Amino acid sequence: MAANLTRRHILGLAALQSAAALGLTRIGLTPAAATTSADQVPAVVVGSGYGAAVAALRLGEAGIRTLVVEMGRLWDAPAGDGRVYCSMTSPDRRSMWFKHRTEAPLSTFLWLDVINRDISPYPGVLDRVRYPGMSVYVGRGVGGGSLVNGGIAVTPPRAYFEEVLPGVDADTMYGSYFPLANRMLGTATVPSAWFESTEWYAYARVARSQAQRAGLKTVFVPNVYDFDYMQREAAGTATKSALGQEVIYGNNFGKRSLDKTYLAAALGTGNVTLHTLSHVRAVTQDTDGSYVLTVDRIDDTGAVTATDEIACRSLFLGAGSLGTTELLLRARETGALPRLSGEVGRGWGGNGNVMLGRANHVWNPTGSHQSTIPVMAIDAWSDSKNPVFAEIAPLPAGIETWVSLYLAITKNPERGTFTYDAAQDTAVLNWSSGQSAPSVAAAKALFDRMNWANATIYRHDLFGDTRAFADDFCYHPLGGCVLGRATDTYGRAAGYERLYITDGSLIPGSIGVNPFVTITALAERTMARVLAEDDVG
Ligand code: FAE
Repeated sequence: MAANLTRRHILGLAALQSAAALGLTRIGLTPAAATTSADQVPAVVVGSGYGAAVAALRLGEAGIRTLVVEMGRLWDAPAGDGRVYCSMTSPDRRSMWFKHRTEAPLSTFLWLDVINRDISPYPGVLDRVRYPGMSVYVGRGVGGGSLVNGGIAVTPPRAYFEEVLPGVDADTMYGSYFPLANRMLGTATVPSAWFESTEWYAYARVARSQAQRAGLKTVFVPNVYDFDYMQREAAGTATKSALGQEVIYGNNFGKRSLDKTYLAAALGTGNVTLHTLSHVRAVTQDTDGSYVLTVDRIDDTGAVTATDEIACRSLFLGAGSLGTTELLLRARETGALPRLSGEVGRGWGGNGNVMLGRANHVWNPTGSHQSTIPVMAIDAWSDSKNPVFAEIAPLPAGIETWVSLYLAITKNPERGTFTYDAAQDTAVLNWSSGQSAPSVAAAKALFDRMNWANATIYRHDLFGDTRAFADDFCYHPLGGCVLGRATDTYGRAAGYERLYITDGSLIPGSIGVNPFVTITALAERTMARVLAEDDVG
């Protein structure tokens, strides 16, 4: 863990651990605080991912009593096998959000269905939300996406940030909020001497030399994983997590997920309470201007055990691109919040995500031991024709596969739109498979070059059919309530007072790198402004 744990972090971590041990779904610094009636609070934060965690901490620090409402579980207590999370290679019910079978991104090997497993439905940590032309992976639980993601913490190139969000003062972002976000998240870079020598990153070194042969630049990418811990894993003195095939279904050790950083500190203020397994279904406004949330409490089977009405003066939405957009779209379309902007539901993109694998020669093994935590990327973003930033991803199968795997981030100008399906009471993402074509074309241009320079070929057996480029799912949902369109330039929802958006729905579909540092930094900027100017308490 980060060496700079504050007293607040320690208090908050203790509260989370004891709540988990007792199986509580109402969590606060003291049991009394957590169980106090929550039907009227000054501020509510919906969700507990990056944007939500920043909002919770800064509200708590400002002395504002705040309730965080999260639909997923608290992931802090070991199950019967002594582990909080299951691994990627032996997934069980903890892996996925109410599914009968796991739905891993890489679904076959040699076209064999050897990766996914039958599981019993449970509020597991990773969800795959399926829309007609696109599936979106998201984290569920206290910490949102931070529980399941690869921890890659990249600050976007300034020129692209300015292109994407011209209404945001880049000097302040790069001078203050990006450094603050990185510090708070505990971002670090893998020690290069260890990287060069360890078997656990042989796969990244192989991919690097092949990129170099094609004249492409590689860069180290920072991460929130604790690299001291990882080195101890390698030395055999610490329990393996990144080196034990854990990541998309959670890391038992080593990862500085939000429950260890922002959320622990938020709880440690004593002003923040957290309700888990609580799904916000609807938002409306009372005649006195307060917001009223309809919240379904669910149990481990997904059954609704109670429905609460919670009123608050100020509402902060951090339910992610899908969650926040759905709540606001539903509120606008059902007439609950009719003055919301027509821009709600627009400007969505998957950050141009495309996944692909290359087959290496037999004399170029990628290693049966692979760290699940990516630390290197091919940076071809300055290529004016086909900008690509491709994370060199692991394939931690435990056996030699000779596969180099990549998650390419491309500059796709296409945008999707959400519409409200009244019959199902859900938001549906309208994204056609043709809209992914620019992403595939850009990734293909770069990796054709790699293959040509190394006399290698694509793998066609990894994504359930014969495609080389998986363009039908993404890890980086962005947009739906775009900054400066559905909101003002600080995330205040247009049409309403004291209604704020703090998550990835603010970013218009693309940011050129893995997005959570940008989401965190923008949320810090929003909270600084709102707490200075608005009467939120
Ligand atoms: P997010 O973290 O998604 O949190 C939203 C929270 O709200 C979740 O906990 C939901 O359960 C909860 N929620 C939603 N709806 C409701 C509701 N109605 N009521 C109550 N709670 C609700 O939002 N990004 C990187 O920068 N680096 C990486 O290495 C990386 N790897 C990834 C790997 C995977 C497998 C995945 C899935 C994502 C990855 N990402 C990565 C993306 C990153 O995790 C994502 O951009 C952020 O988590 C988004 O942050 P938000 O605050 O928008």
